[in-house]
Amino acid sequence: DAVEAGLLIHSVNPLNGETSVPDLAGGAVMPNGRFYLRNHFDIPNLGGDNYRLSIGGLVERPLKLSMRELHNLHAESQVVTLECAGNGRSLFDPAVPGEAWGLGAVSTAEWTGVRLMEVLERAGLRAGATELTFRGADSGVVDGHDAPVRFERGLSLDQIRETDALLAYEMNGETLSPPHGYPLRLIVPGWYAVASVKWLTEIVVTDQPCEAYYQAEKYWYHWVRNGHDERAQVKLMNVRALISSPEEGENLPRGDTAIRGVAWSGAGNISRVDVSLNGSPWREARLVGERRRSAWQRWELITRLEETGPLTVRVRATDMTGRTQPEHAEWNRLGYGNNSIHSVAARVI
Ligand SMILES: Nc1nc2c(c(=O)[nH]1)N[C@H]1C(S)=C(S)[C@@H](COP(=O)(O)O)O[C@H]1N2
Ligand SMILES: [Mo]
Repeated sequence: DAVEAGLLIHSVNPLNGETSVPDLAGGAVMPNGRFYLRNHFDIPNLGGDNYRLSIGGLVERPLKLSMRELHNLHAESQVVTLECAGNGRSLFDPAVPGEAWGLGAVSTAEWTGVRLMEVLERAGLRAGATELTFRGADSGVVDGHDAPVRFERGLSLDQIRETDALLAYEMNGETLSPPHGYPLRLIVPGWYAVASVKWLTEIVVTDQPCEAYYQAEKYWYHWVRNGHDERAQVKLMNVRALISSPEEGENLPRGDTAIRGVAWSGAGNISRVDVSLNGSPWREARLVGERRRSAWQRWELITRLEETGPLTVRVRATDMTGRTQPEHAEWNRLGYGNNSIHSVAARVI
């Protein structure tokens, strides 16, 4: 199904595939079949009927919620962009280990579900509660561990309040599909998508930061600066723009043409997008469509191509906090957060 929908498949077990870059700017949201897929393990088979979300730990009333009970709570919808922290990894030089993503491990959907805070309020937080662990139903064997590990991630309560996280059961108006987390997943707006735990079965409220494998051992930037290692956790998505049109190698007729793409940032809305053609000074593109806090922004620049020959298109986004893109993102050992300026080579004929 994923191949038919036009996903570029990296592996079948686990199922990993990315959206093609020209497909990125189709609309405000990505059709579900073309939404990139990133799985660390086999897709768990959770029946909707006997599924329960358990909420325990430092709470007044431990809960076990069925999907029916979750559906009976107030529903919210949010358009949110998810980007894999490894998106663009294959472009790091020297090469780094890990899934060799091109630029299409990013997509946007309208997610519908229940606000995480609402469910936590129902459970009632006990004094001292500061951290949450989110457990997925999937597990498997990883390097350096004898026993299989679960897919688990943590967030502090402060981080949850800042992000307005959602427990989502629908994607673009359809029931979540098994590869995207059926029947329930976490959506953490603004964060790299590793935080958005799929097949969520358990939330544990604690006073201890999560030390799970995918929290403590992966998803850290390891920079080498002046011969020293520096580390920081992978959290909010870096500001980034991608060009969907023209596509790499495309022939464009002379005359008016539209340069198009998408831009997003985990830190705030996109404030401007600039385009440069064959090294010309940056020209501001028009931002198209609604501005949403945690969803990508489409952009467009109509320009006149007078001369035939090679055409290099570059694009650079800036967000409301003033963050912008570097020429080359800083290399790091596991290849996360690559937001180097995107450049496309086309030709005017
Ligand atoms: N339970 C679980 N949740 C998960 C993952 C996973 O392997 N297992 N992968 C994470 C990563 S790294 C990404 S990029 C996103 C991908 O979400 P998608 O497949 O719906 O695009 O899910 C995140 N949530
Ligand atoms: Mo990811």
